[in-house]
Amino acid sequence: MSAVVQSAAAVADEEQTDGFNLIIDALKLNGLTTIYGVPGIPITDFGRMAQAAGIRVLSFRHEQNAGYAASIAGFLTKKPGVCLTVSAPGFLNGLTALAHATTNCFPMILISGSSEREVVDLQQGDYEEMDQLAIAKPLCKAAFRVLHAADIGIGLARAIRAAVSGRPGGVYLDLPAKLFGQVMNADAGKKSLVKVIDAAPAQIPAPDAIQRALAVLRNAKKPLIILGKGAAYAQADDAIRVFVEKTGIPFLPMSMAKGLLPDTHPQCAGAARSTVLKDSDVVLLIGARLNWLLSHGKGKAWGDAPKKFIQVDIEPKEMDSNVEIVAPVVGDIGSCVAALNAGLGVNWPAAAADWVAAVKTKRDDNVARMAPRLMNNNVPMDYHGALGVLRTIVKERPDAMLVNEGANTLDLARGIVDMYQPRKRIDVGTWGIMGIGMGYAIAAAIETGKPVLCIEGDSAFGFSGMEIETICRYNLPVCIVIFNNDGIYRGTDVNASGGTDPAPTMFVKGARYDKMIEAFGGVGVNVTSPDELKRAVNAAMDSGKPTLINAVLDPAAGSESGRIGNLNPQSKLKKK
Ligand code: ADP
Ligand code: TPW
Ligand code: MG
Repeated sequence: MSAVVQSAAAVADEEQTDGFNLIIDALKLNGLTTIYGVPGIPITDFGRMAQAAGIRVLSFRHEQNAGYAASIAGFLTKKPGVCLTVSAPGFLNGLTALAHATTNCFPMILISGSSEREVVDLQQGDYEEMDQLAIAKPLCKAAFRVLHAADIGIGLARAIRAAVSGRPGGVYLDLPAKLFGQVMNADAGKKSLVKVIDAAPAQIPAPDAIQRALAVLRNAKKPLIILGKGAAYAQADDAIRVFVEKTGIPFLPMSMAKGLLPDTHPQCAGAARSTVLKDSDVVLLIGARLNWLLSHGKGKAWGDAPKKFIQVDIEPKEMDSNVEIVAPVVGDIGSCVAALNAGLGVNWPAAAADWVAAVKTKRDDNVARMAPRLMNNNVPMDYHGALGVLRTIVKERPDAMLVNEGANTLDLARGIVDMYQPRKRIDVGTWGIMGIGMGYAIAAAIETGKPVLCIEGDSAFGFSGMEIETICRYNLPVCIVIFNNDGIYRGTDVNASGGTDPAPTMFVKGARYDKMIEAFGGVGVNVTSPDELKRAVNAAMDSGKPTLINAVLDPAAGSESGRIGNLNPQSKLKKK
C-alpha cells in the first residue's frame, strides 16, 4: 500500500465512530462513569472498551447482584446507577434488581444487549432470544430501545431523565447486538450526543399547599415527623435538620432514613415507635409512603385517637393511597422543606412540652431497659450480645457504611445499631428483599470510598455470597459479619415427617462461612463471643482487607420471621 493510500485510509478511520464508542461517549458526557455488570455476547468488547476509556467497570458473578449494586449507587449519588447485562438470561437476572429499584424509588438504568428485532419478532430462535423490551416494561418506569447509532445520544438522555426526574425509578435500555458495530460519521456522531441539562428539575410546591400544611401542624397537640428514605435520597439534610429542630417535633426515621439526624438526637423517637404512632394527632410524612412498613396508616399500630396526615412527596399519586391526606405537599423534598422552613417564621410555637417530655420518657425507658442485654458476653452469642458490640463499633466509626439483611438479623440490628450520619444505612428496602447484601456492599465501597460493615443473616448472605470473590478481586474494604444461627429465623426446626431430610428452614449445622473468603485471599475469622467479634471487626475495619467473620449464634435465639411474624400465615391444621 502506498503512503498516499495509507494516509487516506487513516483519515477515513478518524472520521468514523460506532455504536460501542457512542455509548461510551454518551455515558461519560453525562457523568455516568461506573458500570456494574456481567460480560458476554454481545457486550464483552463494550466492557473492555469502556474500561479502556476510563469508565470503572465492575464485573460481578451474577447480574442480580450487579443490578442491586447499580440500584443503591443510584440512591447514594442521585445519578442513575448503570447495570450492564447480556441478553435473555442475563437480562432476566438483572430484571429483579430493576424492579427493586423502581419499587424503592432508586434511579437505575439496566442496559442489556439483545437480539435483532427481525429475528425476535418472527420468533426464529436466535441465541438468547427474548422480547426483552416487552418483558421489562411493566417492571420499570420506562423502557427504550435504540436501533440506530445516531439515536444513542437521545436514547440515553431519555433513560437518564426517566430514571431521576419526579419519583426516581428503574429504566430499561435495550441495545440490539448490531447497534454496537454500526458505523457513522464521527462528527455527526458527536453532535448526536446529548448532555442532559437539569435532569431532575426542582419541583416547587404550591404556596397554598405549604400554608395548609403549616396550619394543620400549628394546631397539633401531639405532632410527629416521619422521615423516609425519600428524605435521605433528596440530600436536603440541612433543611430537614433546621425544620425538625425549629419545630421541636419528635421525629421517627424509617430504616434507611436513620442517621439523617443522629439516632441519639434528643428529638429522635426511634425507641418510642409504638407510642408515637399510637398517640400522635398530626403526622408529617417526609419521603415515606404509608405502605406495609407503616401499617398502611391505620389499624392497631396507629391506635384509636383520630389522626391527621400531612405528606411531602414528589409523586402526586402517592397522596390518599392508604388514608386521607389532609395536607398534601407535592414537590421535591429540598424545595418543600425549604418552603416549610420559610413559612415557620420567627414565632413558631414550640411543640407542646408535655408531649415532647412523654415521648422522651418512653424513649429513655426503652433504651435503659435494653442496655443490659446489649452488654451480655454470653456464649453461644445471642443477637443482643453480638449487636451490642457492633453498635459500639458503628458509634466509633460513624462514617462507615452499614449494609443489613436477614430477618432477626435485620429487625434487631435496625433497632439496636444507632446511626449518626445520613445515607449510611442501606438495607432490604420496601420489599424486604434477601440478596441485596454483597451488591450493596460493593457499590457502597465504590461510590463512597468508605469502609463497609455488613450485618448478614446466614440465609440472607447465601443469596449473594459468591460476590465475596468480587470483593476480594477489587480489594474492597468490606467486613462481612454473618450471624450464623444455622438457618432461616432459627436453627432448631425439625422435620415433622420424621424423615432424614432437614426441615425447610435449616442449614448445615456449624457451617464455617469464614473459610469461603479464604479461597479468594480474603481474611476469614470464626468468633463465638461478643469480645471476639469486637476484636475481629475492629481489626477488619482498621486493615481495610476484605474480611468475613462467621459469628456463631445460639440457634434458638431468633423468632419466626423476626419482627413481622404477624404477616406470616400459619396453619392451625398442620399436616403430620
Ligand atoms: P420508606 O421505606 O423509608 O418509608 P418509601 O420508599 O416508602 O420510604 O418512600 C419514599 C418516598 O419518597 C416515595 O414516595 C418517593 O416518591 C419519595 N421521594 C423520593 N425522592 C424524592 C424527592 N427528591 N422529593 C420528594 N419525594 C421524594
Ligand atoms: C428474595 C423470605 C425473609 S427473611 C429470610 C428469608 C429467606 C432469611 C432469614 O434468615 P437469616 O436471618 O437471614 O438467616 P435470621 O437472623 O432471622 O436467621 N427470598 C427473597 N426475599 C425474602 N424476603 C425471602 C425469600 C425471607
Ligand atoms: Mg439465620
